[in-house]
Amino acid sequence: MSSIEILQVGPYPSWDEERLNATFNMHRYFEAADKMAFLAERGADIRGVATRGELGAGRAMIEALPKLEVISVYGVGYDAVDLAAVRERGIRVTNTPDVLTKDVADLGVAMMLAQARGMIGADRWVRSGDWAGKGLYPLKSQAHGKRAGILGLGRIGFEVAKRLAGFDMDIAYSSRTPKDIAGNWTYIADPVALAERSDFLFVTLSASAATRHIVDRKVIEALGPEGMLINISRASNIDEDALLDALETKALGSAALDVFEGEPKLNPRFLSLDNVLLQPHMASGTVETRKAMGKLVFDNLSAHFDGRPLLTPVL
Ligand code: 8YV
Repeated sequence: MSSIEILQVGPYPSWDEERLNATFNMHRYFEAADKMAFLAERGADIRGVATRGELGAGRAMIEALPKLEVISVYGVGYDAVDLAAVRERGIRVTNTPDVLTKDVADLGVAMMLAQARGMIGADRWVRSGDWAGKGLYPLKSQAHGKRAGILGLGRIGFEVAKRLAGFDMDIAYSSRTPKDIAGNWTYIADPVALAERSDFLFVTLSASAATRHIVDRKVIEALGPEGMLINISRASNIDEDALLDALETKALGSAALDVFEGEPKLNPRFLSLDNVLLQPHMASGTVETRKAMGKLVFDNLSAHFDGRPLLTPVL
């Protein structure tokens, strides 16, 4: 298949790049200084796009690729792919569900614990000599046994809830409809009501135009000065200005975030806050999971160009 031209939107680990390069003719879009000139020069022959969850493929890119047949996303979220543009042309889209679910849930719960128990500050307390100089680290609040809200009980939300059940938490969730689940998790449709009864609110919704800023000022204020917001989904699910205002005024107790508007460049207001834990969009970032994701990206492209059914189609 070395005659098949694929546009590579962002870098992958070396093992994935080697496999893709051995099979397809890859075009490294992310290395081009002038992106539109790169597309104008090479776009005519491109039949596939290999991209990442947060990079997707926008309308301008899709329109510059007249022979495009398939977009393979390294990530479960495909909100950054312009779905209207792909539907107009019947372009297929694949993602990497399931393989990353448990890692993302693990990181969300780890972020909650790290933030609740002040682990980052505690590490600094030891390294700076404050432990020896000032004495005991300030006391923090308990995590186990508290009330957790899961906004979006899909695959990832479900795994988060399962883990929190192990911490004896009182669990409630929002989703479009109540889920048929074992366990005594409470269904609360309204995000404000969910936030009101939560100490920890996890945002685990897949992002779309319909969920944009679903966590708005009202939800954030309902979570309140003792509450913590944990986001392991997409930044667009939260009104980031309202979040920053609430963190600055302490109308919201704290936040733990893996995703940001405009990442990797985030709003500098985040950097001066001491009540937010910042992670570099790494919830799926383990060697094992990223290998499985990279294999799915490759296998979906291969299946498409071999004329076999796609493994994990979105469209
Ligand atoms: C990223 C993600 O794709 O699964 C998703 O939707 O956002 C992530 O897994 C990952 O950071 C690789 O770019």
